[in-house]
Amino acid sequence: MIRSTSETLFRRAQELIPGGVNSPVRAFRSVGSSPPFLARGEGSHIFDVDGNEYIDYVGSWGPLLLGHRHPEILAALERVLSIGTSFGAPTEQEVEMAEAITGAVPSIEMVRLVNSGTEATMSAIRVARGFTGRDLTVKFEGCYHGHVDSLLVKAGSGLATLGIADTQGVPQAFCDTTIALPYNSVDAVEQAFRAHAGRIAAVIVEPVVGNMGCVPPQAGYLEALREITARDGALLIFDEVMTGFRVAFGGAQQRYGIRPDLTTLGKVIGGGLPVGAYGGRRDIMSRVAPMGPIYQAGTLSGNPLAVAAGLAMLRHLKAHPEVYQRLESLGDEVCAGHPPGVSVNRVGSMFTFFFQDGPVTDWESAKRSDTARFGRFFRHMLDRGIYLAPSQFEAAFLSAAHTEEDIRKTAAAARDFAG
Ligand code: HOZ
Repeated sequence: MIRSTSETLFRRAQELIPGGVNSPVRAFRSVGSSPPFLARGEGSHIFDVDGNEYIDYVGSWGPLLLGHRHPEILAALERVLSIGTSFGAPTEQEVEMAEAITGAVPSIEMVRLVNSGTEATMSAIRVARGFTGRDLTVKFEGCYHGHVDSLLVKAGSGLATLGIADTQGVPQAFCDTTIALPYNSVDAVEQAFRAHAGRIAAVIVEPVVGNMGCVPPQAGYLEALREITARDGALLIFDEVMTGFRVAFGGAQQRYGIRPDLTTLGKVIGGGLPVGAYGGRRDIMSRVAPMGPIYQAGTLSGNPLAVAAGLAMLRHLKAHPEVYQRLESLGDEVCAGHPPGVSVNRVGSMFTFFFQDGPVTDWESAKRSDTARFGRFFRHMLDRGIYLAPSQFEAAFLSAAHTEEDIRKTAAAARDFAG
């Protein structure tokens, strides 16, 4: 596959943009390649500037549940273009979005829109601290909650990919407020709460991890987090930036039947445009300014374009619940075609082929994967027109736009891999 235009662009980009990319995971460093520069997308396919076509399993890192350029989302965007793209003032659509979110996710009684998942988790932590009057937070090794200072401790996603254990630039005092524990270990959480009783503001968790690859919660784990936090008076925050509206219409909390105190949502509620949200119990959210003293703000929050695109997608999903059944069966099929010698994790339309014997249940086990072999697999797939996330420690995402033919081609390419 020839990617000479991409390579030229990447050289130009590296002169002016750190690593040539506007987010580190895009740089393809850990897979020994350089990124195709994308020209356009259509349904489940993307096209690079050299005219190469790929089946897309990144989906803008999760939110494109309906694929690229879904007609209902395009129509919603066109309507907004005719009236104005930013007001920094309330609009009717924001109320409709709040109704759509609270209707789908019952634990969210009140919600505030922001511009990204990072803003959502940063704000949720602040609200948890303000509400409880406590400073400490528990997070889990290999989970990633955006690039919030205190949550970058032992984080997954790009940090795991690049081997950056803890980023520079975060004051030690901020890291000292974070307790990082192994995912899926109830004992570790019990111990932390014994050691810091009455001092932990919140436990924040990806209920299904997507940022060390896809790692599901073991039976009883989320229930235990719910029970332990409630017992101590700490809040339970579900980071559903990846799982929201994806693993079920009501997110992982619907799929596993857990009611967190706060939830964070990200790009998925923007249908591909930049947006995020945090919300939860009314008594907690009532403490957010201007109702209460916990301050959080944003000029572009509730931006009309992002809200219109997101609403169109959420309305489509609500009207077509059969999408979720289809995503499950596509997930089954694509995972059945895994290459030899891998351990497969899948929850709904999120999945990862870990290059090891497995099982993969936490960061300790995820990092035993053979990342060099994953890199060879990644390049093999890319050369056959299959676009996966360029890291062993990211999930692959299916959309409703993927076809049986896409899955057949993907499985055939994966089975062909002999590296
Ligand atoms: N949360 C996504 C990665 N797991 C975001 C992608 C990025 O960091 O650019």
